[in-house]
Amino acid sequence: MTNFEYAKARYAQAGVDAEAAIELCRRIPVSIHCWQGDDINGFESQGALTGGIQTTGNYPGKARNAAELMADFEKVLSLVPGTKRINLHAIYAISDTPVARDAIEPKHFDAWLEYAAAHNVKLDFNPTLFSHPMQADGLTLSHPNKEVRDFWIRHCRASRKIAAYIGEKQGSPCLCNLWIPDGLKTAPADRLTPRLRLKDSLDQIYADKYDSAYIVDAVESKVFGIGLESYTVGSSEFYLSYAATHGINALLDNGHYHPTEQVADKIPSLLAFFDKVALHVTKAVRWDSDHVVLFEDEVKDIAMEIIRNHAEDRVLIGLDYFDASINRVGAWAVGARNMQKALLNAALMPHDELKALQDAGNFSRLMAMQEEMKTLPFGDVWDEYLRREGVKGFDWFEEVEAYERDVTSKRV
Ligand code: RNT
Ligand code: ZN
Repeated sequence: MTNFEYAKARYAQAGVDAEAAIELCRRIPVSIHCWQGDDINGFESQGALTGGIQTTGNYPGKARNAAELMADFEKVLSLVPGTKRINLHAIYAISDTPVARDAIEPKHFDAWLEYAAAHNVKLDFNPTLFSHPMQADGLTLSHPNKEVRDFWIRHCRASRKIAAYIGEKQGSPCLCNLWIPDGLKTAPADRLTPRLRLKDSLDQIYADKYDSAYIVDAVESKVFGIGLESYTVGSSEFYLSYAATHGINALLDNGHYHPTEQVADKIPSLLAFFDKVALHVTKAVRWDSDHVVLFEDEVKDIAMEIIRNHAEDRVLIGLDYFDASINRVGAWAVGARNMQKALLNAALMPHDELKALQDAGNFSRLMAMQEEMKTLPFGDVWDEYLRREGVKGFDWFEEVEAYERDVTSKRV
């Protein structure tokens, strides 16, 4: 009997079909962010990252251009099981001549479409409203100056056009997620007017109508940004209200809430009202620090809410972390593998039985079963999932070390 056969029998005892769990995980798309590869630098310039987000660390070997980023991403894709997507930012436009943010066009992403097709993945997209002189004072779509707002409105409209183009070309809707840094460092004198300006900007951005088969729109809230600690224009209440009243979706980044708030619990709340819920899965250490996703309770709980509500087609899973202090390819793959682990862990639960215990008020047995599930041989099912996907198991990091030796360490 192999380890997997033994594990399968143990799970069957608990009423779980391990084969079905593997099959389910295999088809759930996880959108892997391109920006872990180059500390969100993008291809525009080598300017500083601004807008309340920060990468820390200076590990050698980061991707310096599109060819290097694509090569590194290819390595990552080979180390992660399941259905993958690639999440792009507008600053990853590919052009021979510099192109302004408000002048980007679909053609600047054709090379990414080709890359995606060659690697059998789909693309998602984000306008980039940070790391740019037009938001130097911390404001973009809510800026008091109409010229500034108009610049960013043009950028967002161009971005949605690109996302819809990508969605049409790839035959799968492209998630277009809007996050803005807008906020203030010190106590504001007016919390309403900037929000009304943001609302008006969004109305102009979403006035362009596209087929929902091509684009899914989402807005991402935040609690605070570094250097913008006292006020965030795009708060949770603001964007949830906007999304609910304008037929678009909310994106939940689990680094963007107060430390005791649970994004896992927000997912079913939104599923009661929205067709889709988008996620940025990250690990926040004390603040929105965007550490690499680990296989731990917060992420397990997020995956649990997706799987037990049969919401795998409605929750758009994306990753969002950027650690520059360790090998970037390794960091990328650790986080993406952990998201997969969390999904598999959630798929290996007897959800119907557990729900029935809850409804029957049998909380003693429910607690006992939930605890027993924690020590079943999950690792053996995980290894089997990797084996079937042709992805290396326990010693996979050797691949990263070899790639570092042969490729990234040569970048000076
Ligand atoms: C910032 C947001 C946002 C970015 C990326 C690069 O706080 O989380 O999603 O991290 O878009
Ligand atoms: Zn995010």
